[in-house]
Amino acid sequence: MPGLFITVEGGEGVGKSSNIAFIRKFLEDSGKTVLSTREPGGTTLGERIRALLLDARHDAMSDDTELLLMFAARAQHLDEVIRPALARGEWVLCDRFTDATYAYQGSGRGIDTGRIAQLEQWVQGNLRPDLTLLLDMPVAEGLARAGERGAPDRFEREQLEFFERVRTGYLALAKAHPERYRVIDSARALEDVQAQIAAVLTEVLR
Ligand code: Z5A
Repeated sequence: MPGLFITVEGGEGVGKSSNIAFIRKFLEDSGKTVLSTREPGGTTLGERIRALLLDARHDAMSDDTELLLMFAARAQHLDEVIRPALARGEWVLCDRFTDATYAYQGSGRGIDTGRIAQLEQWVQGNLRPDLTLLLDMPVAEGLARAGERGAPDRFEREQLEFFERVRTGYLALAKAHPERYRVIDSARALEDVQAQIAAVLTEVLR
């Protein structure tokens, strides 16, 4: 039986990394074999593409280059990691996936959604996440959380308006795909966020 494909999405500092370990343990405690991965990245080649994408020195990178690098890393990730794991019956837990491309490159950068959809179809065929957890909170609060870390990468150097467009884009995706999206209020305390996530996972496991 094929596994389930779960993605975790959201803007800056909403707590994706903090909650991935919780989700993994919750599923493993329920008897699932879980493969946890991330985008951009997840393979040796993909992690090298990630380094190019995040490097703040590449401030001249064009929007199309950024978009194509995201899908180049994704193609490798799908072939090498995601599809084989799903075929083995494992549950794949991915920190960001193509919805991040719609939110960041589409809503954030202003790239036409139709062009992103063409690449999605080319690289993924019919594969889409079965469940997407959108960790949502006011942009300024997420940026304040993220700001407590080191030097900003190429995305973290963007202005507040960019991240507002990303958040609006994500909420529109959640509205357009209610069958797979669950929106989590991540402005709350970590235990409360995890209780919301646990409720969704319990529903999925049932
Ligand atoms: N990107 C893209 O443009 N297009 C694409 O297709 C894809 C990605 C796939 C790298 O992603 C960049 O790639 C990303 C979008 C772009 N750039 N941005 N922005 P990433 O996911 O690796 O990077 P990120 O978004 O910067 O993740 P992050 O900053 O690591 O955020 P997070 O994982 O959601 O947050 P966190 O590290 O778990 O938490 C942040 C801090 O808040 C930390 O100190 C926690 O201890 C704290 N925290 C977490 N939860 C709480 C609660 N509930 N209360 C209080 N404090 C909390």
